Amino acid sequence: MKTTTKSVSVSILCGCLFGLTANAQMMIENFEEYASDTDLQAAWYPDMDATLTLSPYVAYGSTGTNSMRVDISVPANAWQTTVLTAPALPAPIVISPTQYITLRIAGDSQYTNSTFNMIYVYAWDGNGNFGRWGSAVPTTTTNWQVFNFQASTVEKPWNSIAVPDLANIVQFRFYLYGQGGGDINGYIDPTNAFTATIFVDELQVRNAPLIEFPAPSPMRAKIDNFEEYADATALLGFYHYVNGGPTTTTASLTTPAPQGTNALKLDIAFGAGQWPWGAAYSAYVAPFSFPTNAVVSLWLKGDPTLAPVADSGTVFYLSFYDQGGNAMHFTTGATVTNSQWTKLQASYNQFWSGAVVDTGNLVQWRVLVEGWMGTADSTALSASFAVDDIQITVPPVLAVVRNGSTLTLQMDSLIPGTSYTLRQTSDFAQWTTTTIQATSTSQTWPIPAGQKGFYQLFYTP
Ligand SMILES: [Ca+2]
Ligand SMILES: [Ca+2]
Repeated sequence: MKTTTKSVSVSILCGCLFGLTANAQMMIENFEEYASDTDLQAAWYPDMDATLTLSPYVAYGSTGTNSMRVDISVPANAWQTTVLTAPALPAPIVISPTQYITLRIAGDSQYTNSTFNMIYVYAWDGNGNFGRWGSAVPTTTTNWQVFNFQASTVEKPWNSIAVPDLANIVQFRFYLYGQGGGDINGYIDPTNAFTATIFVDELQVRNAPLIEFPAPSPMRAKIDNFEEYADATALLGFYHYVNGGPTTTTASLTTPAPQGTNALKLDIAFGAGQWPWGAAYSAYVAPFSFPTNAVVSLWLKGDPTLAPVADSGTVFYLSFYDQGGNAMHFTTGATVTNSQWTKLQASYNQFWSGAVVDTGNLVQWRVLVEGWMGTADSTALSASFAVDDIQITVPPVLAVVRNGSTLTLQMDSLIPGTSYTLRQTSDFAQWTTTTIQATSTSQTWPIPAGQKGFYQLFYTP
């Protein structure tokens, strides 16, 4: 932070350097004002075991070109903590309890070695009191994430006399906890030592949390058709179980199947009592998007064994998860007790969620069957279900557009890599067929001079 420029930005945001008003949104540090690593290192310093440099790695939604890279070494010492000290603010700032302390961070899977993984934003007031907000360094992805801490949730560390006066904040620091207290002798297994590289950017005060997602990933047309697993062992190399209550789930392959040779079979021994459920979760896959005009389809075979106890809690779930673990669900009860294969279709809008889901970057799915709501006296019951050919489809969109004296067929919502069939007729008796290989989501096709009639574009998933 070069104080000259920063002073100007604070004064513009706040009107003056003294008597700052609450509720001003402000950028505390975005690392844009440092010309070199040397400039950065003159302003920010680590107390130990870390090197700070400028990085061009920035979040998709950020406005700048620099972040701060932190190369940190975390030995297996009790309460190993590195403190990164920011320059003092050019003037005290006022933070309303309803505002948010927001930080961009890109984590590192190496933090899974940590015995106490936390990054805290510490804030000091003009009287020397300090407090903090914190969260674990992300470990499931090195993509940028956003932390939003409501200012009122500031906590008082053991060594601060009082929580800081949010109306008089003068300086920030980052505390990077890498190890906890260890065993009774303060011993931490040496294998917990690690080195990591994380990035931070855009420490700011906001009136509302910053919620944004990375650019959407390509669509994943085939979620799973269960043809690629040689046997149940291979299947369980990719799927794992999660059960609600005393329920036990067993997954295997079954044949015949409505698509190909194999389907997923779930044998679920529902436990006694209320709300028993069993589920199979996929492994994490490359991020994929669920476009808003897409439809998910799958085949489901239920089990009439559940019919006598079926109630509003007898439900099948198909869920998708984003990188933050936020889920969107399609739920249906109707076919859970039907022994026939049934094709289910659900549009984007038929999925529901209790969270804000990054539908452009989903990384996991889950099939789940809940047996019943029941009562405390409900007895255990086993049933078998089968699922096949989970896929996401998008209907292509066709339009005729004029380019000067010629006509062009504009094709949108295509799935790159998919082969489409374009059919044309003028009398619905005779059709001419052209194959269109989609290489992007939008393509054009020149309509031959003089050709009139109707066009149809489709693909077979
Ligand atoms: Ca920046
Ligand atoms: Ca199949």
